[in-house]
Amino acid sequence: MRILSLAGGIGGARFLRGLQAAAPDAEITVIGNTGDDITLFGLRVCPDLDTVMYTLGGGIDEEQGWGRAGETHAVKSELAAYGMEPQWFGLGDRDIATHIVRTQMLNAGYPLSAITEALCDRWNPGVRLIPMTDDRAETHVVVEDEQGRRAIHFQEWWVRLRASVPARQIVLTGAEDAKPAPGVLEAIEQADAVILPPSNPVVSIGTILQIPGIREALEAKTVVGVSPIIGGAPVRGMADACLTAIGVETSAQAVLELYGSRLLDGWLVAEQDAGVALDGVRVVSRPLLMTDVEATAGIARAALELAR
Ligand code: GDP
Ligand code: FO1
Ligand code: CA
Ligand code: CA
Repeated sequence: MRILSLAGGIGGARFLRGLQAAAPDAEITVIGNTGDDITLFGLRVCPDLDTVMYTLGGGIDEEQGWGRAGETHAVKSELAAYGMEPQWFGLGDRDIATHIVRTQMLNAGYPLSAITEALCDRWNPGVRLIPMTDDRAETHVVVEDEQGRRAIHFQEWWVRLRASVPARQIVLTGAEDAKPAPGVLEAIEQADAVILPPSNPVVSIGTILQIPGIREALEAKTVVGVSPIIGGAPVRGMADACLTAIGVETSAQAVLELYGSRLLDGWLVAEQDAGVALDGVRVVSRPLLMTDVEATAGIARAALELAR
């Protein structure tokens, strides 16, 4: 069986681990979000691709959910000693090696998709991980405070400001001109089922859906989504601030309507959200907390069942 999944960072990666346990014989292709990507100190950082790669490859800091296990921060403190900015984003020493390899290959002319494949040769995540696009398309957030109205990089809003300043707009710069990375549309076409993990509906899944051609290709398939919103709140992170920015309520119902029945065939919600409904979409409620791999595999099995 061929399963296609989209993924952001932590929510996507944890779900994929459960999906692998639920369907050990399946061929899983993952389209990763690259809207979070940022260049710092000359290094290209791809947080969501790395989170998926490290989580499935056994290198993740499990507690934090991103970055490497057993990480140290000597480079970060040395940079700070030189007064180098930004200091609000923490690059760990082990993680930096990944960014050096990636940046060196980018400078040599390789596309991000080929580089991601090369990095995965080390980590063996057990899925085919493809960035949504090889083109530059970054999420920027329009904020307004004492300093006036301006656009800042998503990471500055998310990490430095902790989404505490309301986002007036969330924009994927370069989206119109971006093309799906090689293999993305083919993988969608060849998939027997498409599963949307409980990733952020705005800055993870929503971003991937903005790359021209991807949403249209998905609409022709059987697509089942897992709600990241339980009982009116995100399980983790600040998805509510992202939803508010695009005028969508933070609820399993509103996210279902945001994705819509052209995209979704099935929607998994938590037990407390039973009653959520939309014409043309089969909705099933069950426990949706990814407390461990076994519980997550149960969620994945339910999603695959809905896709049949
Ligand atoms: P990020 O890129 O690291 O922010 O991660 P994703 O976009 O892949 O996933 C973030 C989303 O995962 C958040 O909106 C959370 O609500 C959701 N999430 C995290 N843990 C769980 C869980 O156990 N169950 C469900 N249903 N959603 C979760
Ligand atoms: N998140 C933080 O809250 N603070 C950090 O200093 C930070 C550094 C970082 C470095 C590499 C990486 O892959 C991820 C990192 N993250 C950090 C997580 C990341 O900024 C966000 O959680 C995601 O981009 C949102 O999905
Ligand atoms: Ca992300
Ligand atoms: Ca469909």
